[in-house]
Amino acid sequence: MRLELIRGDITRVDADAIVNAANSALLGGGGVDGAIHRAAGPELLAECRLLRGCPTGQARLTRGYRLPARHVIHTVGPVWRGGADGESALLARCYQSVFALVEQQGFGTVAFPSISTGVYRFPIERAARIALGEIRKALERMPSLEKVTVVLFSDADLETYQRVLSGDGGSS
Ligand code: AR6
Repeated sequence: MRLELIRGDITRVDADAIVNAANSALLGGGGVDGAIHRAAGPELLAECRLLRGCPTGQARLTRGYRLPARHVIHTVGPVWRGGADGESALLARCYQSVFALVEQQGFGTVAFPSISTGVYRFPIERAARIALGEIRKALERMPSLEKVTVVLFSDADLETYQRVLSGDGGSS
């Protein structure tokens, strides 16, 4: 299986790159962003400062420093504002932007958190459908991609992703 869903802490995952659910300043924050910066060490923030931010839907690459992962791909998900503000398209674009970097760099393994479903309040089931749809497209398109891991932080989130993956994701 080239797609793996696990429950865990993404800062512990060994991969060519882990993805950070950042904000547009790229200077750290709470949630998974805070955890990644804490685990990577201050060198990560120093490199992020040089990037001068990142618009929503785009992605930027840094090294992984003290993380087991070699690189971090920082992407900025949309803040959920009810769904009529292009949030779904922007979330899809996050995954597409990450995979564009993965392809450009020739990475074989990448791990994602559930982008936008924490502080940014994107509904988890809808986010899971978008995430898994984009991941599936990338796996079909890129034979060099050996493994994509989605790291869910709670059992409930893992169950939602598993349900959507199994095709029983509802229609909302
Ligand atoms: N490993 C995997 N997933 C995690 C971890 C972890 N160590 N920690 C949290 N999560 P969030 P967002 C899950 O809020 O919604 C930050 O302050 C978490 O349970 O981290 O995109 C940034 O600086 C949730 O399911 O990101 C931005 O300001 C998922 O990661 C803002 O939050 C994403 O939650 C971005 O909000």
